Amino acid sequence: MFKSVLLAGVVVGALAVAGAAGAAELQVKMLNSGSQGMMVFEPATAKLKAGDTVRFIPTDPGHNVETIKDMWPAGVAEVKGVMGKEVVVKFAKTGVYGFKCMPHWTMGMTFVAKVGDGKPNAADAEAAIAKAPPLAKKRLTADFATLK
Ligand SMILES: [Cu+2]
Repeated sequence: MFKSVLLAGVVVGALAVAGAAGAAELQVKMLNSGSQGMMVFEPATAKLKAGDTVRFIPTDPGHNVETIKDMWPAGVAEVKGVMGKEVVVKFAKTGVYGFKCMPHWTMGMTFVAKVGDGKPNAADAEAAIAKAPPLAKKRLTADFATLK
């Protein structure tokens, strides 16, 4: 019994240290309808620091969040969320990260994060945007431009 109380104390201490380092969590909603139209992540973009996290929150069971192919820094594990489930992503590495909702990819349901200066894969991300379905390409192009 005493041992488990001691472990709980250690966990609380570790969280406090993470908070002191300035890491932040952004909450992103997955919506059927938002200020930018139908089937959107809101907000649709984020400028982050390495160590920050994003919590993707579905407001309807018909959404998921996953990596956009080729819009992802090399060596970082890809994300593939389950339909209707919350996903928390920690961004440890500088770069550009593209996300889509698979069922609504062709409707342009996308999210893009720039971590640090984004440079390691910014050119690759632009090439991936150019190959996206028309509505996704339109939103990603506009959203990515706001992060430059
Ligand atoms: Cu969706």
